[in-house]
Parts: sequence; C-alpha cells; structure tokens
Amino acid sequence: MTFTSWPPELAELYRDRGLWRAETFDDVLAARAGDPDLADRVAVVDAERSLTYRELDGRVGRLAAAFADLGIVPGERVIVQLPNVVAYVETVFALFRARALPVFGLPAHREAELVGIAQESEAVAMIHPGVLHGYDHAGLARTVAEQAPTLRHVIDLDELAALDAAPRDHGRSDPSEVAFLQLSGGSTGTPKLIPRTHDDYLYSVWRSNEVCGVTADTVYLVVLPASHNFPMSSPGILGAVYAGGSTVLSPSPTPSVAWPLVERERVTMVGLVPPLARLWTETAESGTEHDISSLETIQVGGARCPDELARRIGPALGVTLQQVFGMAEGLVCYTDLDAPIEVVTTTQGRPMSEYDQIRLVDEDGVPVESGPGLLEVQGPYTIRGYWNGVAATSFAADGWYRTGDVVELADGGELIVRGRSGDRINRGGEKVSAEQLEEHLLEHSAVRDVIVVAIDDEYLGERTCAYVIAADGEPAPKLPTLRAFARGRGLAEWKLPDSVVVIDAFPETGVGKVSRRRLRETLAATRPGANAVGG
Ligand code: OOB
Repeated sequence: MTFTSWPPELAELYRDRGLWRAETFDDVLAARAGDPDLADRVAVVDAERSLTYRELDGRVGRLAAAFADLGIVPGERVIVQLPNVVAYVETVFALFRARALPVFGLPAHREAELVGIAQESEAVAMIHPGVLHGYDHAGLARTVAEQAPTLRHVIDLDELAALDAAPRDHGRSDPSEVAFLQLSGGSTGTPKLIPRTHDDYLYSVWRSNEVCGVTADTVYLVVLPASHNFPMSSPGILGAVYAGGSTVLSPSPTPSVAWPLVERERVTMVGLVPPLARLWTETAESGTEHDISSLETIQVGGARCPDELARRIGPALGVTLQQVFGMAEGLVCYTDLDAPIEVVTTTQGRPMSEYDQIRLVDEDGVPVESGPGLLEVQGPYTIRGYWNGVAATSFAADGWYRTGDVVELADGGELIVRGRSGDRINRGGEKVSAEQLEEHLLEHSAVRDVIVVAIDDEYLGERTCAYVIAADGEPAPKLPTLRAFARGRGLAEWKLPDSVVVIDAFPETGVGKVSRRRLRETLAATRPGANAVGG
C-alpha cells in the first residue's frame, strides 16, 4: 500500500488552522445518528426505500459486522460498483465502519476497467448490482475474479441485503490515513487510483457545505453516478450527511424519472453535467406538469458549461446556478451563490479554500504571468501522488498536481476553463483516454494505425473520432465494427468511438519522430465539422 502524504509542514498548517479536524467518516455518521435533533430525520431515500439517520446507522453497524465475518479486515480494499440506491450509501458507510477501503467503481465499468482496478487496488471483494438494465453483472464479476487473484468475494445486491450480523466495535480509523480510493477520469493503460484521507476529504466536504449553503434542511438529489466525486462530495451525498440533511438517489437523470422524485421529496439541490443541464432546461422551457419549485440550486460541472446554456438555466428552472470545476484528485472551484450573473454564466468559479494554491505554467513548466496556462495546484485536499505512485509525471517536482487543464484567470480571481492539454477527451463529463482507446483499436486486424481525437459536439461538448489507416488488403473498418470490437474488449460504453474517418496517411507533423500527441493536435486542428464526420 503506498500513498504519498503531504509535506509535514503543510499537514501541520492544515491541522493548526482547523481544516483537518481529525474526524473519520464513521465518526460523522455516528454523531448524526446520535444527535437527538437529527436521528429521526431522513438521511437517504430512493424510489423504494427511506432510512432515517438512526436507521442508517443501525444497518451500517450490522453490515459492517457481516463484512468482518466474511474476513474483510481493516485496510483491505473493496470495489463498490452499485447504482444509485440506498444500499450504495449503506455499503460505503459500512465499509468505513469496518475500516475497509471502498474503491469507487461505476455501474458502466466493464471488464477492461474492472480488471485493471481490481489488480491495481488488490481488492478482496467486489459488490455489484446483479442484473442492471438487462446486463449480467454477476457474469462480469466472475470474469473479473478469474483475472484478479486477490478477489475472494463477489456480492450482488440481493446477497448484500441478506448480510446481517450483530454489531460490534471495529476500532477507529486514523483520520490521517487513506479512507477510500477514487478513480481518475482520464486513465491511461494503468488505472490511476486516487487515495483520499478522512482528514483531507472531510475538509473538502464541510468547506463545500459552507460555500454551497448546505444545512440540515438541504435535500440533495443524486442523478449522476453516485461514485463520481461531484455527487459524492461537492457537496453531494457526503455534504448532506455532514450537515444532517437528506440525500435522494435517482436511478436515472432524465426529467421523466428525476422530476417526480424532486416533487415527492421536495428536493432543493442537484448537480448536473452540461448535457443534462441542457436537457433539464429545454424540458422546463417547453413546460412540465411536475412541481419542481422546491429546487433552489442547480450545480453544473464535470465539463465546460457553454455560456449560452448557463444564461438559460436559472430563468428556465427558477434556480440559482452554481458552476463547479473540480477533479477527483482534489481542487474544486465554485461560483459564489450570490455572485453577479455575469460571473456565474462565464466563469467556473474560485478555489473553495483560501489554502488552495494555484499557478499557471507553460508546456515546459515555466510560470506564465497571465493566462491562458496549464493549471497546477497544491492544497489541503489535493493529493500528492496516485496509489502505488503510478503516473508520477502528473505531479511537478515540488509535489503540485498538474491538472492538464488550460485555464485563464478572470478579474475577480475566478477560473475560466479554456481546454486541456494531453489526450483526455471530455465526453459530457465522462472522460475518455485517447491513448487507451487507440491501444484497443490497434488490436483490430483491419486497423494499421489509429489516432483518436475529440471533435466538437453540440450536446456532449466533445465526442470521440477515430482516424484510421486501414491495414493492407483489409476492407476499411466501419464504425459499428469498431464499436462492437471495443465493446468486446471490455470497454465501458461511453469509451467506444463515436465516429470513424478512414484516411490514407496521417498529416506530417514536422517532427522527425512521429509523435502521437502532435498527430492528435494536428488532426484536432483540422477536424471537420461534427456533421461532416459520419460513421
Ligand atoms: C470532475 O472530476 P473528474 O475527476 O471526473 O474530472 C476532472 C476534469 C478536470 O480536470 C477538467 O478537465 C474537467 O474534468 N472539468 C471541467 C469542469 N469540471 C471538471 N472542465 C470544464 N469546466 C468544468 N466546470 O469532473 C468533478 C469533480 C468534482 C466536482 C465537479 C467535477
């Protein structure tokens, strides 16, 4: 187990200033359940079940004991690949109580992602949905277990519901230790696991609550996959728990499913990615029968929200818009709830902590006075290294995290995200590694070479386009063929290519050695309009 801690002088500063409060996630739940004002309030609810803080705490105690009975010991890793249901929250807190480390998988992950995650984390168990949207996760879990020798238990939702044992004392986690592993958005071949400690993550949670106005009266709706950092902690599920508010979990983000829940639970706050914000806005603009008037704040983040869309969200949905620019590695920026409309609609907000330190540099790491420049950051909730020290080049020599995002600073100190360097494509908030997709497509017999680039998309912001050189004597591969092939190699659905262009040769990049990155940049610069690129 390796995790890179903060330099001692910074850790001391963060503790001295009361940012790191030496609390654990389990302390927080136990304290809310033990608070007579909160114990009987709703903690978490989905379409079918609802639990108060007292009930959640009780279930967490029994489930934690059952995990211990399975032989899961403190420090061991457990992949949680569950949809947005109450059992998700029970499981995560039960693992915290048993002092095991949740590894946050997504229901959309398939063999390629899960095998990598299981191997890299040396997970001992995986908790999965069983059958979800007609997909057999049990079969997938077995396939993963065959390739990940550490995986001793695979548990589906039904088996999870049946787990029950007498609560007991599991001891207390060290708040400065790793609490869980989050996943990095744009992983290359090796999955990058993000170790987050109780101290640093809980700081990001309670500070988010301050900036976002979360209280015990907040009803937070989760429509994005719950494991994403955004609905998890910005301020998300954990923010709601920290404040003693309620979390509502929706199985789908579409208005037809989510809005009845908004109406029934009197939801006040939700986090959306831009494509969903557009869908919600357009649905509201054309009129709805659902009463969504309880909504106060809509947060939009995960990808750049177009200014034009940002201007429509507040009026259409009768809410305050808050832009969120964050990353699972740490730094989260918010626009203030009372910021001028111009700031809210054209910037991605300010770092939430006065202890966040940011700098802009050029490609060589040399500081640039004014932007745009590559954003680097260090602070009280930004990691200093990935799990097992992989991808060390993502960190500067002095330990600052190199985000890869190109940003500019507005007059008020807000960040404006202009783009990204590197090979990561942001497909409506879900990140695709061009390099990873290329590696898979290159295995196809009809592909001699391939470069994957982002092309603009009105709805998603960006989508993927694979420029393919066909292998000699093979027919030019078509889009459905390559999508089926990539799916068959176990890639998650959102990573499959959106379009394919067959070309005879890649453009000259002007460098002696062919650089794939330069090729990607050249192709992206000459990319045809989205409509011109068909399958
Ligand atoms: C969030 O986290 P990740 O780890 O899935 O992705 C982080 C990356 C950022 O480096 C940036 O490239 C992009 O996603 N991003 C945005 C953005 N928010 C995230 N790009 C432009 N505008 C935005 N508002 O996506 C995430 C984590 C916590 C809170 C919110 C989002």
